[in-house]
Amino acid sequence: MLNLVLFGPPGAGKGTQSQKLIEKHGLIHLSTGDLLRGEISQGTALGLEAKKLMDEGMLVPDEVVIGMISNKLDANKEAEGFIFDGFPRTVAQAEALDNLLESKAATISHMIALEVDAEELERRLLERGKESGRADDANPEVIRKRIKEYNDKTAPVAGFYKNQDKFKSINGIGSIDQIYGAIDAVIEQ
Ligand code: B4P
Repeated sequence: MLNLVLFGPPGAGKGTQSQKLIEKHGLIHLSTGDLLRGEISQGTALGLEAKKLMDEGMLVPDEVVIGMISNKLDANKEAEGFIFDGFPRTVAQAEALDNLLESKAATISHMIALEVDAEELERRLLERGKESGRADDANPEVIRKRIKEYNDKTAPVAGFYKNQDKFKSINGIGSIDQIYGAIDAVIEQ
């Protein structure tokens, strides 16, 4: 199985690159952001709770996202592999993912980290916010809060995978195809 974690701050290009990777490698794309937005659009209790936090730029509680990922792994038992996009975002989520995969005799192959500076992240997210209708992309203050949440709670997850010798850093600035080429080179190694 090929199991990739795509890692990086909000707006680094995780979702964008995931789309290209699933086309080539036939992996199942699991984006916790997309799953949460699905819950919001269906108006579920989980979605209502998540919306409040997401609109403020905060992370959703670990147990909520871990439960969603666990359900998706169970529903895709025959998959050749997964791209985890925007998950894990805390060390507790990373530990839970290792345990979930271990129970299926699987493991993470690589964590691929997209490196982009804060100024470029803010520019990209505000640009997307003009059309996406996403409340968390429209407001510079919320974007800065998301980047702070990333630095405080998510950045330490890189250390978790460095300790397992699975961490690969990629420059996330450049054309989408250039960045995809660099990611693909890591996978082909
Ligand atoms: P996500 O949906 O994961 O949102 P994101 O970080 O903004 O997405 P991404 O990084 O994939 O955006 P992309 O670069 O593709 O999370 C949203 C919220 O959900 C979080 O704030 C949190 O509240 C909650 N959440 C999700 N997962 C969670 C978890 N595990 N635990 C707790 N809470 C969780 O795109 C950005 C823009 O850049 C696009 O417009 C794109 O076109 C553009 N772009 C991409 N690559 C580019 C390039 N090379 N050059 C120029 N522009 C580029």
